[in-house]
Amino acid sequence: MKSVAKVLLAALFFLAACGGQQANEQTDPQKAVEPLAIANEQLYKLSQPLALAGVPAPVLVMPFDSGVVALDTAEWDCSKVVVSGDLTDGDRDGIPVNATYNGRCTWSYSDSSGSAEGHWEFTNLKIQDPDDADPGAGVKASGQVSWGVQTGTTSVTLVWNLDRHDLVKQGATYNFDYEGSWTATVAGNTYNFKYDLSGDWTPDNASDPWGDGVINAKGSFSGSGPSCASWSATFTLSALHFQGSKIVSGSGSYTVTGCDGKTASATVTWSASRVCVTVGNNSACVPND
Ligand SMILES: [Ca+2]
Ligand SMILES: [Ca+2]
Repeated sequence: MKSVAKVLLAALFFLAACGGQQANEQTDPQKAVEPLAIANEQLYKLSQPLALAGVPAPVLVMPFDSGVVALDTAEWDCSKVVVSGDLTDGDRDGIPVNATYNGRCTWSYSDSSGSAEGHWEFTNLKIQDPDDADPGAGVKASGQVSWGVQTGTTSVTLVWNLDRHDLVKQGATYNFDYEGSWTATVAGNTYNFKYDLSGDWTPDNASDPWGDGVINAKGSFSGSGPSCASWSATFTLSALHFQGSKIVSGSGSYTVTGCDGKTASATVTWSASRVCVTVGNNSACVPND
């Protein structure tokens, strides 16, 4: 789980954006990436308390910062990125009212060690501002992002369907709902991964919405691969109080079904001083450092 969070963190980057654009125009790919980066920043805000509870928060992996191959963006050919919809950004939070991105970027690279080529594609990737009068109202994202890398010896493709990536403020609480799936093909082997998690976050202090707070969440992950017909995991997080970068109260329950079909369940309870894990009739506690 930690490595997933690190990969996601590596994929995150921040760009400032302001102003509006005319609808339905070909756009500079860097401009298209700005609201996506801001959407990522907002979607990522809950990742720390989720990661502490063993749950990765799927965010959008961005072009130009994929970590797959470090390339200057000038090397990308993105002549066909089109943005359409209502690009108004009244609250100047970088999230347009309702923008849709379609486009394909390609790149190629070669040096003495060999050559590679790849692509990024946005298919109906939609970014929406749930309240364009409130810069703290959150973001809604959906659509498909795919990318691929091909070298002389192997190829990797990844298709990410974002059914729903919503983080929306309602009163003093932020509701979130992340649903989607990945299909990765690596050297001819196909891996599937599906996620569905939702919940709410209520900050302790409304003036510091991403500081300390209480999170409730539930969801599931499932997948399959060449050597695993299926695996799945479900979880419920109840009233986790995230304070000073750790969880100080609340509980979580987890059930995992492995590739062998065997199921295991555990519950975890947090207090300010310790974390206890219960499996069946057995409990073990460690200090909550
Ligand atoms: Ca906005
Ligand atoms: Ca807004």
